[in-house]
Amino acid sequence: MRAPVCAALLVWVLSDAAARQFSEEEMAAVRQRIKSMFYHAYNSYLDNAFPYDELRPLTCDGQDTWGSFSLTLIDALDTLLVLGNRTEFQRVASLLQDTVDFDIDVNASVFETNIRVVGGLLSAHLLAKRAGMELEPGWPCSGPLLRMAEDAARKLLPAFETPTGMPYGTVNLLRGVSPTETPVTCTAGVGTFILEFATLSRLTGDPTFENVARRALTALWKTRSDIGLVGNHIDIVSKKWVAQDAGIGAGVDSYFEYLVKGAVMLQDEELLSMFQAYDRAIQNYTRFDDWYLWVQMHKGTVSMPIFQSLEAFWPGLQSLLGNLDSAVRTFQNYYSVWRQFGGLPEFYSIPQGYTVDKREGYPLRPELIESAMYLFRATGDHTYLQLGLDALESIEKITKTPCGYASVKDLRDHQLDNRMESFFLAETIKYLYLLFDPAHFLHGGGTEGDGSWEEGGESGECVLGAGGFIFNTEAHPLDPAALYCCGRHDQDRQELQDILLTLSQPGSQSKPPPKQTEGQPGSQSESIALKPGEKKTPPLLSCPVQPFSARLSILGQVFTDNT
Ligand code: DMJ
Repeated sequence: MRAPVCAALLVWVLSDAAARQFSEEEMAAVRQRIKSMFYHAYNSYLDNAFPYDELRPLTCDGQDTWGSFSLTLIDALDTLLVLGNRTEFQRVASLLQDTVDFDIDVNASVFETNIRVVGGLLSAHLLAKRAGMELEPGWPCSGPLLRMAEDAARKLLPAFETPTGMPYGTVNLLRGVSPTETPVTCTAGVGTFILEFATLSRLTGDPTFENVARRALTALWKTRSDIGLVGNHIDIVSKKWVAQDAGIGAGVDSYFEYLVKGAVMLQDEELLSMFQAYDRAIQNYTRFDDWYLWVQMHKGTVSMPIFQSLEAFWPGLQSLLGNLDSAVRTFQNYYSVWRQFGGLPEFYSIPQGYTVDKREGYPLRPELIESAMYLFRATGDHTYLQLGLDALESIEKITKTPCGYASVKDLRDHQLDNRMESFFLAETIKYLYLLFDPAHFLHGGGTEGDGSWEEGGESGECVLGAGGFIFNTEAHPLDPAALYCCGRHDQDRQELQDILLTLSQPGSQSKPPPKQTEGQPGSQSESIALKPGEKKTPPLLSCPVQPFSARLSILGQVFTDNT
């Protein structure tokens, strides 16, 4: 009885203590501080590290880490626009087109290249109009940044050519998968493609990307244990689970995130029901006092009673689904760890209430701030702004160097590491800024004429940005409306072509059946080629017209808009 009472008291003390109200002026001042933080790191990267992937903030130079494609610049590009810097966005978008080449003999992580490079280029492409870029006709269904994203993603496709459809973890961008490549991939490395790959397919009209992502998801789903859990690493050829720890953190995290966000973005009920089935097992076997532990995937017995900093995305995901009570309680647990150390250690032992040996670092990760952004959006509770301010202050105090911001090697003595991962500019700063800017267009919810939506498509037929944005796991915003519009456009063009073709064939009187492209949204949409007497079936899930946040967190369910 004692533990729950203490936990309840702690939650009360934390939320009460932190509930001071921030005025609009204070929030604007914090936004300025966040901008300064961004430019300190960004300018230092440009001055000292570009064209390398990352800045080394202690030695003030650069290094290639995840590839050799100026990763920090690609990852930071859309943050420039989030902070309102259109001219620098334009300059960098052109610079990247001129300098980045994916035809390189480099072994790259399929997962990281997808979320950071493909995701970063896709979101930059979708934001190009707001950034004042010159657009080619047909945008958002074509454009140079989209072609770059497609080029990068094509380099990843050989990894998916496996007997199961689950991808290898690493691919050589020039030569494909090495014959000696290990078949062991982490779960997130199999199931974190649907957002970027479906976006690519639906914008370009080439279904290959979405198809491989879906095939991998289906194969992974079939490997879950009898109690409904997945482990941490799987042999993608034999389908055997090599690491059998089940949890929501490292190695698994974004798989669950993509089931939920994929369901929202693609209005796909199957993805949602997969997540819901996992969630039942997760709640049943891994959740204790609103912490999530690691358990053996077949037996459900606890294997590691630890909290990992990567798990801190979970309250944000829960709030997207409308599970606010649970999200708030779990967030408070995680926030108490942040307050204990001034950052989240990679691993935290729940029974001991302390860091875990060799996992005491904080590499400037975004996850707790990301959850704070979603929870503030859903509740308006200023506790989340307080977390944001705490985070800003501890990052400034502990990690700032003359040359940028450095990962913390050990939160107990604030030793630093010579690394600033690209997600610091892509995610940590972006989510922090968005937390303090609730009226930002990326939160959705705008009304006509306030600049939060815009027209696109060849004759302005697409209404973009009106339904809220979905952030990929690297915080790159994707616009579901663009997918719908380009998919629609593609299907219309195909149907028109079929009709014209039939009409041009002598003797042909009957209309051809509407062509349905596998994996394209057109397969759910109404067709212009109805048979006589056939009734128009409204699309089950229509183009979003209101912010997902409001719809999801208030109504607590995804599929409300099928009238
Ligand atoms: C990022 O690259 C992504 O958020 C990924 O999903 C997890 N790891 C880092 C940030 O911590």
